[in-house]
Amino acid sequence: MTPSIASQSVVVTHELHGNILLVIVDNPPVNALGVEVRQGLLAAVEAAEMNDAARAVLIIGAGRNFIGGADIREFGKPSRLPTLPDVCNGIESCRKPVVAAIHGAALGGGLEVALASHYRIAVDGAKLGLPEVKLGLLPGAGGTQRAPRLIGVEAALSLMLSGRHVGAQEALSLGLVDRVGQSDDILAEGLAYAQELLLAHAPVRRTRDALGLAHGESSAPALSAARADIARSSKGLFSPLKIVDCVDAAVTMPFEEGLRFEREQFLACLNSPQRGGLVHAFFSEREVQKAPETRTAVPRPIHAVGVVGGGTMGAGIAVALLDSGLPVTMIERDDASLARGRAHVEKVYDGLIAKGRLTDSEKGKKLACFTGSISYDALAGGDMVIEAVFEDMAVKQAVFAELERVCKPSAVLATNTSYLDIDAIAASISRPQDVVGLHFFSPANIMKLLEVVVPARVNAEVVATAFDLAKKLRKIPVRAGVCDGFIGNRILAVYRAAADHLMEDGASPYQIDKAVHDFGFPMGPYQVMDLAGGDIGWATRKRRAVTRDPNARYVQISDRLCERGWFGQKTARGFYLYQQGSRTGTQDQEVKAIIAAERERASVTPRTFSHEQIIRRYMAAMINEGANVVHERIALRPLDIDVTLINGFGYPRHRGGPMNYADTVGLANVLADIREFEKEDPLFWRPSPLLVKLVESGNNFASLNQTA
Ligand code: T1G
Repeated sequence: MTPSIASQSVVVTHELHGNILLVIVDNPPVNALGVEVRQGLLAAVEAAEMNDAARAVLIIGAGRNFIGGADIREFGKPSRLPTLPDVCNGIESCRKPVVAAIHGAALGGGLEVALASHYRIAVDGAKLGLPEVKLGLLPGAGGTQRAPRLIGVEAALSLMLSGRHVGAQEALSLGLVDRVGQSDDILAEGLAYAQELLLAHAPVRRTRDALGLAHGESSAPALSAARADIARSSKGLFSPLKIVDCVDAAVTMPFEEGLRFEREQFLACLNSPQRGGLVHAFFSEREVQKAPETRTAVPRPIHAVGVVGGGTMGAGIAVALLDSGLPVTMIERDDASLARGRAHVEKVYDGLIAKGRLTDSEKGKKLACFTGSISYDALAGGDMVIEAVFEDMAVKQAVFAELERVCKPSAVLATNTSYLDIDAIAASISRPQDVVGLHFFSPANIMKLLEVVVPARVNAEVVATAFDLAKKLRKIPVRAGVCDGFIGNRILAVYRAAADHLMEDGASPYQIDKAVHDFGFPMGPYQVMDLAGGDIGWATRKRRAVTRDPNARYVQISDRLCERGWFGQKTARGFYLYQQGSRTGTQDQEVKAIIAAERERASVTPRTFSHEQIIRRYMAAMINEGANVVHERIALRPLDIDVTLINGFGYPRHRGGPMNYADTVGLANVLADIREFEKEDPLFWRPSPLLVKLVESGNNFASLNQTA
């Protein structure tokens, strides 16, 4: 008989339903395959083998998911038996048919459990995938050996190298599942399918015996194409090539040998620093969603949003809102500007249509939720209004005066300013408690980062509403205090200045860009400047000139270029020359001459810098200012800095962000560098008090990353 409930684990239960042993994985929040789940699954298979009344096994997940994967929190800790490969082999070896019934997520190890089962059914809404590559890993429980046998080499490589999720229908067409259920009742669908298999005397069907590899396809072209693509675009990631090697092994080795090979490669990935950085990024992006206000206050309902300003940012914000299903009212000052604003919105959708990623009817449905007006009265019903007008305090305060006049008392009034003092904007109206900063990053409909800037007098529920909006927009919110540049732009200004110092001291902008690109950024600082437009930074430098410390070093090279109108790609030259609208620049001898002249003017004797020296200065500046931002409580924790730099400034994700990277380098080493640089420029390289304190106490940034 089935062992008593007492012998069952609380996270995996099993009981007979007729002649089917129903196994339920119930390990909130996502049924991750922690050691108790692994033990419970093996115990359930054993129970099925021992119980003659059980003629088949059905595995389902409780809650919203099948199984969300291995327990990522276990990585880096001593592994406990049984391993997940053992569990999968145990399921596959069961002498009775095992059916996996999938709803919600079947990801990573979760899908590997399903692949080791003999039959698979999914219902609409299911998300199947092998996203281990996004954690610096590879499917380490037989996925690299079973998936190619089931769906073929090419489809398996695509699934594992992209880490993407596939829905039930696509899974069916790929061959990942055998059936798509008609209802969303996963238990009923699973039981019915298992019963159908029994009536049909369906045999135990081990995936390791599947003939996907023999689809008549030669796997060599797919494998070499994958390797070539990785060499082109993997940005130095470690695990993608290991995935290809494992699939190669699936083709060339017997199954058991392939499993052993996969295990070796998995452990190599597990021990790679990239896994540490990517897992840190994964958990940090969930941690930042839990700002203190989201626990103490209830967000106000958001059913309709106004956007003031139809420029690049306003239109991008409007698209982000429309894409989340929220109706948008755009306000502009006159009909011509409003028409331009609408055209900016339509242009985004027309671009997606041109790429085949949106249909005309889908565009029509989105635009049906878009209205425009030149009268603020149209905002009377809005639950939130976001202004994205010209970055001038007087202009913004005039907008807020109108919002105060027309908006309903519960409306949240948000500013998208990227550097103006939000406390001053809030103080300009009679209800500052309803004013919050929502700093989007351009293009606002694509960039995931959203800095939620919290003024001194704002209500907690307004902050909670801002975080709720971020969730609706599928953005990653980071709570920021009020200062010039908040979190990201403030730190950017410092590491950009460090690059300028390096350039004036002897490194060429091209060498700096290469060093930063090789470190893992998509582009170096001068390529970014040319892309964004040098005039934007020039305006910021001129704005800050009045408050700049006269004793602070100021490199004028960028100003010399801007004075010539060399603003970058939009003027076909900046730090680089851009031929015929090319987006790839070439080095400019005239820029080098300007730099040499500036070095002479500044009485600087140029010296050489290695890539390693460039990166140590660039990173030390970024880390030190990040420490100041945490020290001044502009950011809640170091992980908030990491999430900001990864999702808004191109910081290489596999390094986990600058603060995580600093921990891997060792804070004492970072501080030693800063102390060395301080001898050259004590004002710029003043060590952050937080960094000094952590080094003195033998702690690291991670020690400050507890839930805020
Ligand atoms: N392990 C541990 N915790 C996890 C987890 C996991 N696999 N997945 C999610 N969580 C936590 C998460 O941190 C959050 O915690 C809560 O669950 C809700 O997550 C051997 C080695 C499943 C689609 O990569 O994609 O299997 O903040 O907010 O939006 O080959 O979570 O509440 O404390 O994301 O409903 C492979 C990762 C692992 C899937 C659900 N699996 N997870 O999304 O919830 S490696 C993955 C997700 C592996 C094997 C290899 C999503 C989700 P807290 P959430 P959601």
